[in-house]
Amino acid sequence: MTIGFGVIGAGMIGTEHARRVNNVLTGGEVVAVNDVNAEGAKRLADSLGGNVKVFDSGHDLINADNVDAVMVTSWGPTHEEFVLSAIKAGKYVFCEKPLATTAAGCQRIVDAEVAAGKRLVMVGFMRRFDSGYRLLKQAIQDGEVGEPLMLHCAHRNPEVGETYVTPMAIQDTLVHELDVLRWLLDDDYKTVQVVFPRTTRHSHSKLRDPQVVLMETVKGIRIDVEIFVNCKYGYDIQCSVVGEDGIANLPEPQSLLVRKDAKLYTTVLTDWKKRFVDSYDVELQDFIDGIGSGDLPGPTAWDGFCAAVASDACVKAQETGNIEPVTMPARPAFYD
Ligand code: NAI
Ligand code: ISE
Repeated sequence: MTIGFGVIGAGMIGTEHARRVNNVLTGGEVVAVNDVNAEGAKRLADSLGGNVKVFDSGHDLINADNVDAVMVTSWGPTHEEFVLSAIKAGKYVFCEKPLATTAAGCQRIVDAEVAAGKRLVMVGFMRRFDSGYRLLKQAIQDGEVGEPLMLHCAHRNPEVGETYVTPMAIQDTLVHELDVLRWLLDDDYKTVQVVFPRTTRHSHSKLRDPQVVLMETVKGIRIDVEIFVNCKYGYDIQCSVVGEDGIANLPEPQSLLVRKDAKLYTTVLTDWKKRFVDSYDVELQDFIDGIGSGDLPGPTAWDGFCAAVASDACVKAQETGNIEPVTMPARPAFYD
């Protein structure tokens, strides 16, 4: 059976994912598109060719008979509304990060899914599907570097626009680390703190950039994450796990090593789409296959909630300058 996808949000990642479903993956086909920008929706529908219907309302798209699964790729603050609507309609929903912009919003989604009695929601934390992070997780599980003690991480983007403001370094950017590091370590966060170095001249008045997020986990592991979204030189994701017996690093993306003109050099990617292209493919293929088998993979709505709880604490820490506790409720048995 081919899964009919309805895409809400025909922007950058919605377009990428829609093309991926139609041209790269198997078992799915985009049948409907919606965007508040009607022109954008039409552009995407036309580019997909065939019988893609453009809907004026995301909710009507969700309720369309030929939409089996909903893809939410609109702006973060709109996610909660569409995910809740999909759950109400009993439809599977792949929601790009963040699941909702606050923990309270994610809690409402968790409550709705538990009440529905069936896993319907998957969150687009694609790093869990990245081969490099998977190698790192396997190394930790195998005890390759002994018990992890510290993590040094960096999340660098070449530049961001004027609409990207200080809390977004957490809600939009760090949220990837908040998910992938708790998955990597099989641990939860206990406290968080945010410190601000001198701000780069490449930033603007509403964005403090870079930021350093310091976290402690329940097991006592210390993590530092540098968020630097106007680093200029490239899109660079780093993760170094310092263990009792050694250090394991996230592999660099494959890149040619050149010797030329008395120089030895390689290149750094600049585009997040290229850095994680394989992970997007794997996560969405797993989503499609999970619908087919009735066994949806993670990241679950609960994972989306946990990331949001930590994210809220980090935003508070940005404001107070204090070490803030992360208070995580017990996981519902539904997600065991
Ligand atoms: P974008 O701005 O390029 O596209 C978002 C689209 O959603 C726009 O076309 C906008 O008109 C539409 N939209 C906004 N509100 C809507 C509503 N109420 N109903 C229907 N359409 C609506 O943004 P982008 O970069 O594609 O990001 C979209 C989402 O994907 C965000 O949540 C972002 O955090 C996430 N994202 C995830 C990435 C990842 O690596 N997993 C990478 C980039 C984005
Ligand atoms: C963007 O929305 C993403 O999800 C990218 O993966 C991240 O690197 C970037 O900072 C976000 O703005």
